[in-house]
Amino acid sequence: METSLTREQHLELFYYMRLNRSVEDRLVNLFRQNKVVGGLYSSLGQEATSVGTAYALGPGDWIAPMIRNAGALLVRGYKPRDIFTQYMARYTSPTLGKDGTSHFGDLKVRHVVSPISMLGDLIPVMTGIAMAGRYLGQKIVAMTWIGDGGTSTGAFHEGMNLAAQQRAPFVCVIENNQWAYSTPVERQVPLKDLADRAKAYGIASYIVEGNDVVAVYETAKRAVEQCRAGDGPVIIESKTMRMRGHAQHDPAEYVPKEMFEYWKKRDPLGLYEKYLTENRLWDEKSRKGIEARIDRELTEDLEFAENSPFPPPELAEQGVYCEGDSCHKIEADWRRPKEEVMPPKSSVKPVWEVDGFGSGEAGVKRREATPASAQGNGAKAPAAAKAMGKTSRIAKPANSGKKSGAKKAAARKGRG
Ligand SMILES: Cc1ncc(C[n+]2csc(CCOP(=O)(O)OP(=O)(O)O)c2C)c(N)n1
Ligand SMILES: [Mg+2]
Repeated sequence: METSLTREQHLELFYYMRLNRSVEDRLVNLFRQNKVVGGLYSSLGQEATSVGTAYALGPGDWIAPMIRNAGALLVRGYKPRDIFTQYMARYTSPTLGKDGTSHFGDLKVRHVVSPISMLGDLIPVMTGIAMAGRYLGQKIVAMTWIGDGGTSTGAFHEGMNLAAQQRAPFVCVIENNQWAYSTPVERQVPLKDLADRAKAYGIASYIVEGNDVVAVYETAKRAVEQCRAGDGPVIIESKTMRMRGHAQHDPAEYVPKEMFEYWKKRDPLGLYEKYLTENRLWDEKSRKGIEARIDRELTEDLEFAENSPFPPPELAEQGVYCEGDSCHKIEADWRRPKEEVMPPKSSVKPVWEVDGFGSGEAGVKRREATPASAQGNGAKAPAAAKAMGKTSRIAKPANSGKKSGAKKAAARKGRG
């Protein structure tokens, strides 16, 4: 695939993917030693999706990772020690030992919204962040990830509809890893491609080979650029595979062996190592240098985590109920004078133009969803989005050309 990545960036992508996998390998060891206090979810086989998508964002952008996005956290600047201490519930962790999995974030510096366990709920939250950024005059993009199973939740659809209607600069990455717990995709969604969910909202979508980190990065970069240009939200479906069970308790015996074998040949790290070698982007020395660096960092960070104390018992009652004046004082961090972005000065004209009064006939241009294809369909998105902006807010029903005689008569009488 054509790429704009420099040699340094190529190697950095390898560093993050390798780090992602090695951090999780060590977490599995810790789990077996009974040192992980909560559940442990693996992103084995999905590293290229987390790393490649997060790598396409700028420092001012926002992410909300899910349980299989440790790679995105690392790209965003979290260190392995943050992840180790978090899973081991130590006082030095981002949540001071209050959470035993991945529920942590950083709204100030890294722009990471903590995962929400209720699947789908991050879609409206990140849509809100994208909209807030626009109100504040920032050119930010918000991104989150959701599994194939998660795309069937109500929150996903409500959130995507809001994002589409508001043309929010929001990238939704669907990680189609073929399974939701023990349910295969074809038993829960009547679609071959989950990118087709985008058609329901008239927004752009891409399908990408999710184990090819360069393809994932380039696709995400394009989606981010479209968002930044004001063309509205984008869905990226990353076709990949969950190479472990849902969590450590699940041996995934329901997955056909041949399926694991098929995807093992497409291991994202193996594929990328081959790519780096074939394109002469590294040699044995640079490879060993990266691996030695990772080993060193992980050993140091693991030692730090193991030597960290558990939280003091009194912490359990802190931050639960309101204490003093500081509680519930959550306020927007206004970067422009508040009056400028609030009505009546805000840019939204409080006048609505409505054509056709719901009949779907008068002055209404049909609003086309951009079709997905194996190459990705986002290329047409800017033009499609522009066209959408010029048409009425009321979309013509998909079957409007095939009205029954009775319906036609009703429409003529103005009752359609
Ligand atoms: C609204 C909601 N329903 C059910 C669950 C329980 N649950 C947690 S993970 C999961 C499966 C998710 O599958 P998928 O979205 O494909 O993500 P994956 O685990 O494959 O990454 C379910 C059903 C939940 N967390 N939230
Ligand atoms: Mg899944």
